[in-house]
Amino acid sequence: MKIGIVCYPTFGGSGVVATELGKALAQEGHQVHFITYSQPQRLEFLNENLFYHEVNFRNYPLFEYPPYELALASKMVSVVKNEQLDLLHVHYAIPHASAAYMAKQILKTEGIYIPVVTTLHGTDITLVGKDASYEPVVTFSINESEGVTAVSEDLRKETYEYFDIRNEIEVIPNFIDLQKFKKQKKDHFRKAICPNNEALIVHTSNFRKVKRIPDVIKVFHNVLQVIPAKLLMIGDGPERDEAEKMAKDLGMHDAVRFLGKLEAVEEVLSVADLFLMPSEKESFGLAALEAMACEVPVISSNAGGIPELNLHGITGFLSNVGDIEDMTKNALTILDKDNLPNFKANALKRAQEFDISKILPLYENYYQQIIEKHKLKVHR
Ligand code: GMT
Repeated sequence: MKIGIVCYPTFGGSGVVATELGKALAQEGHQVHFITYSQPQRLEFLNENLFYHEVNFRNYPLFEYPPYELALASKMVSVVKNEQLDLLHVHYAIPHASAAYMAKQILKTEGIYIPVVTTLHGTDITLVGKDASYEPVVTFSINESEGVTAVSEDLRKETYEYFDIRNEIEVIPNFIDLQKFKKQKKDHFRKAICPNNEALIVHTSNFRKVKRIPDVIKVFHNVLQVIPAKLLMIGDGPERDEAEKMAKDLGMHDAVRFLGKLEAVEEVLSVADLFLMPSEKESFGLAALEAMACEVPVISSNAGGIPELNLHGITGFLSNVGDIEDMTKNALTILDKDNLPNFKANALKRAQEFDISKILPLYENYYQQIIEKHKLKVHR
């Protein structure tokens, strides 16, 4: 198949899923064309089936807000035509699904019919999409997509609840490449961070409000009152400064390190004992899956789709959003040396269920199904 992939090329989860999916499809022999405004972060490898088309949008003094969506739609039109794509797969509804709709209509006037698959990732539905300023466009473009997927049952349910959706939504969960995300021997790094063999706790995110960064700091602070521990904070975003200040004010300057954005997150996860994800909302929790693949159990909230990944009492624990005491108690249970090996083994076992080799065929079959259905509709 020849597939066009549209996504946010930044560090966010939807961009990571889209990029890893494109790479895996290319390795399976499909031709994959990325259409984005800059090179996706993880698109670093060479494959004869991978192509990258940059969306250029010129600013003009008249535009206070450059019309990116129009430039994206125009680019989609030219790539579909020039490369004779079979399908467009857009990740994150806003503005990708509506730009794809526009591209589809333009192509139709030239006798080209292209099916569009939209993947809903989370905040495009649970936060941004619900906003009255976007809702009608989100509803319309989901209904006009030939295929719609969501990354968890919970996100599927929430989409039906909040939007007037007439389309079927297929659930295809996030996935992980276990060749890349696996426990590596990084003893020297562990020794440098935890010279006295303290417990090592990790959090990774884009430090947005929805991640409840202060809860990470509070849980860690409580744990630190009971056992020696270190916290590594990976990623960057609007909540980082406040979190650094909070750690300092709580007298934990030496115990908490902010590492910023990292390429090789798996190397840090390889030496971690526990992962914290206290999010307010989380459609799936890809960062937790990455941790689990590196044998790291998870303390999380029970928000959104997280319970579909993190199994309570098995791969970690779930608590109500904001329940710091419960999260602390559970963290200490996992970090108990008699319990930790079991939780670690269970985390890996669970992550193996989401290996890319299991999820990729779901996408391939879905594409095939959508292409066939679309052909029948066009020829009717
Ligand atoms: O908030 C993020 O983590 C980024 C965001 C995105 O769209 O880039 O992630 C969402 O998509 C990921 C991949 O499908 C999911 O694993 C995350 O749970 C989801 N984030 C939220 O729902 C907050």
